[in-house]
Amino acid sequence: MRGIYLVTGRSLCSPRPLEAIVLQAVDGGVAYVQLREKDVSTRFFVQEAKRIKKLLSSYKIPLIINDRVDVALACGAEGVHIGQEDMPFAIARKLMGPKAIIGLSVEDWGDVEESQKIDVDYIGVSPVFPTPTKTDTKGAWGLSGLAKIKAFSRHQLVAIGGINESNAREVIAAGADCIAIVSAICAAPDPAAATRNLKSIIDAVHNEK
Ligand code: TZP
Ligand code: MG
Repeated sequence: MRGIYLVTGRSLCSPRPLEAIVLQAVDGGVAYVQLREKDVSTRFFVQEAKRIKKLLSSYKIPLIINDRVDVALACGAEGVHIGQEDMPFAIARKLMGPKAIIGLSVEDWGDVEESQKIDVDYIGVSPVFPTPTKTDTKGAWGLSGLAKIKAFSRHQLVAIGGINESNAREVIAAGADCIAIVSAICAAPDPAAATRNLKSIIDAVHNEK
């Protein structure tokens, strides 16, 4: 995994349609899109997922569905992102198949250790910094926590939480392979420019390495 990973936040896109923000992120060079919905019906989630899947397919950008393996299967998404309370990884893998991208959030050190026993495609280091976008989290890892996970883990790291243009460079330097963003893209006045700027920051750090 490498690049900018957009995680959608419907309320932060509003009043602009979520689909428009996704398209702008595509224009800015996003590498992955995760559709994250917490407050919609299953019917609506599936409808939206199918629409976003169609849109992203033409750009060959993988769609990852948050939490819901059933929705991922229903729309033909490339992957699913599961949390510690979601579908167990082994069942998710069985349902999604060997080629699916499966990501798992790690919120404490026990989660990091457990994740080494399973073949997830990445772990989501959650949250790196405190963020108003998601408040039901355990403590933030900070850059030192992220670096400690990098030194220990065999998995690729997707960093999430409070990441923006002011700190993206340090997050990559601390060991993230990829950065996941909600508000710094969804709430940006110009989501395409925001994505482009974030991408150029992280590309520059990777190229220095
Ligand atoms: N998981 C951990 S933090 C977070 C999620 C979904 C929200 C990140 O949002 P933002 O706006 O990029 O800080
Ligand atoms: Mg979840």
